[in-house]
Amino acid sequence: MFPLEVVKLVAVDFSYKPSEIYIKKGTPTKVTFKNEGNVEHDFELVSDEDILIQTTSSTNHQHGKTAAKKVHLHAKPGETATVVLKATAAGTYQFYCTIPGHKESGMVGRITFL
Ligand SMILES: [Cu+2]
Repeated sequence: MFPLEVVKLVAVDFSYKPSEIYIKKGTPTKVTFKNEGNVEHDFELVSDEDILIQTTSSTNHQHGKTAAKKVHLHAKPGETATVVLKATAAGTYQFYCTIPGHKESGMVGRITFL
């Protein structure tokens, strides 16, 4: 096994830390999404290019690889969700929390595959 690149993302009420993420394209990268807030939060990224999703969170028993244009992680307060993804191309995309009102409250960030 190759050591994985790891990116840690934390959600609080109501923002992401950090709000700017950089991931090398073509490199499998594990994203851990920890909710340190008091309410549920999620992470949604919609890309123009396929992102290979290699594993999903422990709360979700899908395994294998899926080519998708969307990555979604969800965590209850105190929980951590993880995903291993690999971007096929460079690009900068917005990510946000889909829970009503959260995006408007500041739960927005930017991810760059480079
Ligand atoms: Cu949220």
